Amino acid sequence: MLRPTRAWALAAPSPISSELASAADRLGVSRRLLGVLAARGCARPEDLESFLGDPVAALHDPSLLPDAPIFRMRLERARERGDRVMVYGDFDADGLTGLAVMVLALRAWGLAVEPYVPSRFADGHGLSVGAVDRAQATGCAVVVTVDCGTSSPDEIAQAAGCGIDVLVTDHHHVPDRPPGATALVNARRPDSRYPDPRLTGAGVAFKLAQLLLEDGSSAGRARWLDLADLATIGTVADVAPLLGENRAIARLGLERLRRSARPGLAALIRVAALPPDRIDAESVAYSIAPRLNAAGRIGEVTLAARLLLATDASEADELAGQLEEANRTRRDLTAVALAEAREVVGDPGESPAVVVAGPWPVGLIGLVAGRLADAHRRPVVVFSTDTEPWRGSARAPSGGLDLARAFGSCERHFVRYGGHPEAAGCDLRPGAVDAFRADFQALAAQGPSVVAQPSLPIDLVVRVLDVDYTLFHELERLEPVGSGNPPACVAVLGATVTRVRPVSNGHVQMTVAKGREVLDVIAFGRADLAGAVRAGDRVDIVANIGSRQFGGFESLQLELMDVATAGAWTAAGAWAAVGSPESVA
Ligand SMILES: [Mn+2]
Repeated sequence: MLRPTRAWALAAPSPISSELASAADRLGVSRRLLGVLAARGCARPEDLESFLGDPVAALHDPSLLPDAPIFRMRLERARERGDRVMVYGDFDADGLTGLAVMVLALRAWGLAVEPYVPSRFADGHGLSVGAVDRAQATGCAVVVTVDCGTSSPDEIAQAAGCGIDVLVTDHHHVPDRPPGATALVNARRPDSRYPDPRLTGAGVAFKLAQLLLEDGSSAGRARWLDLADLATIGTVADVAPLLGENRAIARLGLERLRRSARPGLAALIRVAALPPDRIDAESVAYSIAPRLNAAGRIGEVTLAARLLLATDASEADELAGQLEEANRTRRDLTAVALAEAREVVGDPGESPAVVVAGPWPVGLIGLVAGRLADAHRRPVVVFSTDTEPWRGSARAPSGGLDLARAFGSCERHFVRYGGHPEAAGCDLRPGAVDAFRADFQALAAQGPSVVAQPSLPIDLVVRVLDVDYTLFHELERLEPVGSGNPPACVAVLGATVTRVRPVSNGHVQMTVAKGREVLDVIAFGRADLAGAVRAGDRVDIVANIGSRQFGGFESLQLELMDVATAGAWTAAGAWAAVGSPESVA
């Protein structure tokens, strides 16, 4: 008896109103796909329209962002007076692409702009004292922050003391005491009336580019829409849900990345060996964003910013080559740091959360925390003892402990901190690690921070005979898939295995009978199946449906997520969707 490794969870069918059904007909959406979309929250015709219709129409009015009018007014004054404007970004992919969006937009709007890319080592997170000094020294009357600033009240007050106005544009959690900035453009403000608070730093910058550059002309529209490629990278890199306005940005941006990437991104796409016409959110998440992040992690962050802003193809090629070198170094250093941290953690047993410290590069502790949190399915905080004060990075499984709140409750141990529910960072007060660990573990112990058997959400139940290109193309309309909008998970019930064989790297290949033909199945990292499944077995398979090219042919392939002996999964009336088990050949 082969048991599932995860708890299969079929989405409850959502009621389909007649309005929704006719919107689906208008958009050419099958009933099957409509069921999937409705279960994913497309409950009203306008949701469906925003998901599948013209992405430009799915963008919201940027003037609804909090303080957008003040932002615009202050920059209008800067343009009239000829004030220099410093744009202060962040060293991760969202902050870097957001910086590029803001710099390009403000320049296109006629401002004299000075980009400032903070260093993870010298500046840290948030607006830094060093940058305020630089702004003063270079005669900048205005500082625009991107992807940061909400948690920098002291530095903003310091700037104000020097007569510099700070316009914060950000998407991070707003603390109880917001900074006294000239403008605080952040859709997460408690008083925000903005329809979609899920924008990232680059997303907010993109909306402000729209605010400034949209003039009703098609040329004006192209000037801000063409920045969607950069905003898409920030959105995907920050693991924001690809829903609502983020989905619209990603659809606009991916199209531009495929068709006409700017010189820096075209060079990056070349060194990453990505086929340009097949770039999707996954290529951004696993190939483009890590290369930009690599620069920030090993102290070459200005390289990445110059690449994004490059206008010349040969300069872009040169910079992309250097960035590739940085990415290779980063990968080596990560492997070492991860191995050491694993050894320190050992077996965390019943401990509700893990807190470790070691001499690991500050740029890598977030990656290490993420890997450990995945492995132990509980919150993990990793401190680098490389810096004074110690820098910490935390990750937690979704649905468990809310790190932004937990860090808020641990505030007394920090010099500064900030973050999101699933990722947060801090600078620790000297000597506070034990007291912090005790408080943090106590907080983690209060909630369901150790996530039990993870669930496997299933979108659709079908028979093997239903797995065809019609279904593949229907589900393809979910693209771009990613965070918040995962690839469709399909349960294929009652499949008869015709062959099982182990292939390289611990993967297993199978075929199952489909009428007189067979259907390929690939099980990544499931070497165990080579012994557990035999030809002739009847199984239920949960999989993504892929299409692969091989030897000039294109064929469907089930990418296995989980498998169990047929009939073991009887929950949720699974068979009701396809008829009784007897009717399935
Ligand atoms: Mn961000």
